[in-house]
Amino acid sequence: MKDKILVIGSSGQIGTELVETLRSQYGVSNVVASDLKAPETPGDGPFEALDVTDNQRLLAVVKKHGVTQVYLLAALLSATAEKNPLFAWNLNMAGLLNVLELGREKLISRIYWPSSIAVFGPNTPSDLTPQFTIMEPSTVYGISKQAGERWCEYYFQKYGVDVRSLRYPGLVGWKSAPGGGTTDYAVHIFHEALKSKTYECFLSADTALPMMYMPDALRATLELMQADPAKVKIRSSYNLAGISFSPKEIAAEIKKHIPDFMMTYKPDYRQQIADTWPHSIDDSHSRQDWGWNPAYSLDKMTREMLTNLDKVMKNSCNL
Ligand code: NAD
Ligand code: AKB
Repeated sequence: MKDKILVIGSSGQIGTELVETLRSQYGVSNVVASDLKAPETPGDGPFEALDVTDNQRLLAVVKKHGVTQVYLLAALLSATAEKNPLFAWNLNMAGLLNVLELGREKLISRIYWPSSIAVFGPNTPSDLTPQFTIMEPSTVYGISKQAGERWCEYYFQKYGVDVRSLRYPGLVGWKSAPGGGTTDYAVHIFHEALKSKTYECFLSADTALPMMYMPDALRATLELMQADPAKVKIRSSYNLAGISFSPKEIAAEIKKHIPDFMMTYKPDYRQQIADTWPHSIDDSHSRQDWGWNPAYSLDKMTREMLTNLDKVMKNSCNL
């Protein structure tokens, strides 16, 4: 049977790029985008307005398109979730359970759901954080991701649901805007460096966090989803690593290309969140089980971000 894919939360930072990548591999009409809000640039493929917490509407969309796989991206991220904890908990949990139920009822055959480095907390070893370790997240976002991981493993073990997951680090890309996370500074910094050559960072200079360039994250997602089921040994969520850097280090990298770039620091409530997260991640299980290998260094990502964003900004000025 041909795969028919539903991406939920398709208008967000990851969804915008994931839909494009999936459509290039599976065909435009085989990838249904869905979100509360329509995409900023409507593509050619199908789009459904969908609230993932509405299980009847979700079921109707799945049946209408004969969906076989779901990528569930709809969630509230760390910084936004702290402002409305109960709303975040409800969205992050109800959305996942609605999709896992579709798997249990054998209406779909494979699910992708991202977890995050936010599952770790202040008592976790912060350098090269192992796959299996103390977690104890202290944000509502992290608590929802840890509970989500437990639910994924439970549905796999109890009902045989083929659910796969990655603990993404902070993602950096130039095609779409980030949606309310603690790592968002690492995207904003590029826009401001090109626009005004200055950036006021909401994290302190030495706050090192695990990060990843979007093309690596998309490739990891598809490689995990396309892996032989026998190779996917972890059904909670896999540690995934790309690069780790602090605001000071990324600013220094940008300065190599824009020598008069100036960074200032004004840490806010997001500093407290970042302080509980790891500095770097040990992803050896991903490497061993399904062959993960990142391609982007800080240097390579910085060059690509500046080149591509510069083109986008010049094009929008010429319109
Ligand atoms: P985002 O905030 O940019 O996008 C989320 C999308 O979900 C938005 O377009 C929003 O409109 C949509 N949405 C919200 N509520 C919805 C609902 N009830 N029904 C349907 N759609 C709804 O988030 P993102 O950065 O693209 O993240 C996607 C997933 O990846 C999330 O689970 C997030 O926790 C995870 N993740 C992201 C990062 C990152 O750095 N971007 C890192 C780790 C994990
Ligand atoms: C956030 O900062 O909330 C996300 C994440 C690491 O989960 N980017």
